[in-house]
Formats: sequence, C-alpha cells, structure tokens
Amino acid sequence: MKFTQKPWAEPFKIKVVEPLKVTTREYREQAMKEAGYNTFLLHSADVYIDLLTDSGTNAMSDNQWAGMMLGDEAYAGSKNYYYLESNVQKYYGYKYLVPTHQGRGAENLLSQCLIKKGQYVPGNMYFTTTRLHQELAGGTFVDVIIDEAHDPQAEHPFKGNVDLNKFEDLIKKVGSENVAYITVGATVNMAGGQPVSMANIKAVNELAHKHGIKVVLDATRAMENAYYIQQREEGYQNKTVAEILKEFASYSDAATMSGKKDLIVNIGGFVAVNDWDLFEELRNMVVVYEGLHTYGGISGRDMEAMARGMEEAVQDDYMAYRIKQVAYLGEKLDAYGVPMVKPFGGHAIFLDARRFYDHIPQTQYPAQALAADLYVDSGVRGMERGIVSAGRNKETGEEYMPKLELVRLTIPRRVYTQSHLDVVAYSVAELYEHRHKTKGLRMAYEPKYLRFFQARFERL
Ligand code: PM9
Repeated sequence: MKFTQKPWAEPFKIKVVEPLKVTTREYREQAMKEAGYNTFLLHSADVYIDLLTDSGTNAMSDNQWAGMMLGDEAYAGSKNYYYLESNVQKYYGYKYLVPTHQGRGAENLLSQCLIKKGQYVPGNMYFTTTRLHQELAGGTFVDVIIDEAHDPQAEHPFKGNVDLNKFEDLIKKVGSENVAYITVGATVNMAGGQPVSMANIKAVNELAHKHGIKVVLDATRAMENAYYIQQREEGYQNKTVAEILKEFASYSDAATMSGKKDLIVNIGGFVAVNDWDLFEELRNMVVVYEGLHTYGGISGRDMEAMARGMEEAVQDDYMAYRIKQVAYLGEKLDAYGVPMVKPFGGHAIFLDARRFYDHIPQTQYPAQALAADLYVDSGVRGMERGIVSAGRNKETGEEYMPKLELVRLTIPRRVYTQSHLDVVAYSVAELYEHRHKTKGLRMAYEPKYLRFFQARFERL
C-alpha cells in the first residue's frame, strides 16, 4: 500500500488502559429496549465504544494526574484557584474568574445576573442547557446564526457565524434595552461543531457595543475554534492557537465555560468577566448555588487539573491531532456515501438522519432511532441531536421541528485510537446499506426539562 499523504499520529503514548466489554447483538437489543431506546439510559458498562459525548469523558495526562495530588482543599483561598485564575487571564484574557461545577452552573449564574424578565437573548443557534437557563431567568432566546448553519450540506468554512442582519433586525424590532446580551458559541455544537471567524466575532462586538449590548462567549470549545481560524482565515496561518484564542476572547465581555470539553478534564467550569460590578454580582450568586467563590462547586484538585489541561489543550500539535482525528472518521464515512454535516465539525461527526432514514418522518424521531440502531449493531453509543433535543416552545408547548435531525458521534479527547474509529465507520456503513429495514419510534415518557436526557421510547 502506498501512502497518499504524510501520516499523523497521536502526540502522546498510552500509560494506563481501561478494558472494554464486547457484547452480543441479542444482549444489546435487550439493553436498548430496557433503556427505552435512549442511549443516555444505557449502562456505560454495556457500551463498547462510547461516542455519546466529549464532555468530561477525556483522558487526563500524567501531568494533570500529578497536579491532582497538589489539590489544596482549603475551604477558602485555595492556591489552585489562584493558579486557575492566572491561566484564565493568560490564555483568555478575562480579568475575573468564578469557578463553577460545570458549564450549566456558569450559565445559571450569568443568566440570573444579566437577564431581566421579558428580555431577548440572541445567539448563534441554541444550546440545550444555555437556552433553558435563559428561559428560567425570564428571557427568550432568538436564533441569529447564518442560514447555512441549518443546512447540513452547505460547505461554509465558518458556518457558526452570526448573521449580523438578523442581529440588527432584532435590535431594531425590540429595542436595545430589551436585549440582555448576545451569546456567541464557538464552535457551535448544535450546528455540527462549526466555527466562528475572527472577522465575525469582531463585527458582532462592534455592532453589540454600538447599542450598549454585552457579548458573552460560550468558550466551551473556543480552542478548537481557534485552530479552525488558523487553518481557514486569511492572516492567521502564522499565529499560534494560543494567540488566536486570546484575540478571539478579547471581542467578548464575558465567557461561560464547560471545562469538561476543551480543557480535558472530567468535571469543572467557570464564568469569567471583565466588569467588576458583574463579577461582584456573580460572586454573590455563586455562594448560593455552587460554593465559595474560590472553589465554585469543585475541589482544589479539579481546579489544578483544569489549569494544567488549559496549558496542554492550547498547544498547536495537540489541537491538530484533535481535529484531524475527528476528520479521519468523517473521511472514512464519506467513502461509503454516508450523509453527514459538512464541513466536519471540531468535536464530532454528525450523521444526517433525515437523509440516512429518509423513510422515517421527523415526528417518529429518525435520529433517536438511528442512535439506537447503531448501539444494537456494534455497541457504539452516539447521541440524538434533532427533534428530541430541540424540545418544545415554552409559549405554545409545540415541539420544535429543527431542520437538523442528527446523530452525533462525539470523539472524547485522547481516549480512542484510529482503529476504534474504523470499527465505528464499519458499523455506520453497514447500517446505511440496510437502512430501509428500520422503523421509527414513539415517545412513551417525556420529562419536563431537557427531555433528551431521560425520555423513553417504543419501537413503532
Ligand atoms: N455539552 C455535550 O455533550 C454535555 C451536555 S448536553 C448532552 O455536548 C456548550 C456548547 C456545551 C455544553 C455541554 C454546555 C454545558 C454549554 N455549552 O455540560 O454543563 O456543549 O458542563 O456544559 C454537552 P456542562
């Protein structure tokens, strides 16, 4: 076999391994049925390759584990907090830090501090927990992402961009005093891990500030976003991921962060801001919901691991591996003609269930069915990102019918090898070949909030 391109490999070697359980098809059929056709309700011990999420499922380095032993578990003023604070200042540039147990803890605090009842919160596509916290604080989310983001086949290099016209129209319609702030997610999870360009966030910042509106960055995967800017945007080829990240964050006033993604840890998050008054409010609020402002619901050792993970994740060679590994799975599936969101995203490959199962109407949950079928076929666990995740309109109670009906195959960081991804690609390709055999689902139990986590289904 001749190489068609120079090979790349993981920039680490394996020191500790975790055995995987291989099960039979009959076993998995039973397990899936018992889990109500919801991959969130499976026991992880029954999963062979777990691509449910990249959230908290990452492999920490020896350096991070060593840092765990240096946890200063003092109730107040832990030295790990000050180290994390200095790294947030160094890599993101925000002045003030409030740690939280994870991203949604940060979203809760920020939404409560910044949203007045009845205000609107524009953003570049909804994220499940973000929108819910905005709604619980009395706000209404408005999608201002570019149209291409809703089309799985539109090959835009920065499909996560905010549509400035949509944003400006909203300001004109409701008045700037009724816009709480704008959220820029980078990369955009629900659009398929799509990046936002530097030019776009800069323009968003200018427009927002002209109207006295704050820009809040969802920095959960902003390091991955920085890599895409380096690869795709004019003028950034010779800049490091670290330099790009800092410039990107400089066009925002605050950030919410789930450290469980970019920062390669199992738990942790934060909210970071530049404004002292807002910091004061957040510090007041964090003691109610999370813990003292110098630990925010996590331990000293978790803050240490997050600070060290930040240093590792921002390295160019690590980030190149990260993004290329995801693309490796996408390219394999492309060879079989499997319908996917293109371009491939930063943290996951998103199967386009609407085209994959074109015989199943959206009301019969094709993506939910596909995620269940994939598990039964090979023990690979993915996640639905379509009508079930979208939930219901808070005013009308109607189900949202999102254009994107996807199954996310999310790649945890530093966990799986290319061979694991070959197994995944084989199984998806097999399912695609026999796609017309399957049937849709009926929802048998629907929880009130974030229904995708705990809903149960029956096969039609
Ligand atoms: N994301 C994910 O799997 C975990 C929960 S939803 C299944 O993608 C963004 C862009 C996220 C995110 C979580 C959060 C919330 C905020 N913004 O999970 O609370 O992708 O740490 O973060 C998940 P936490």
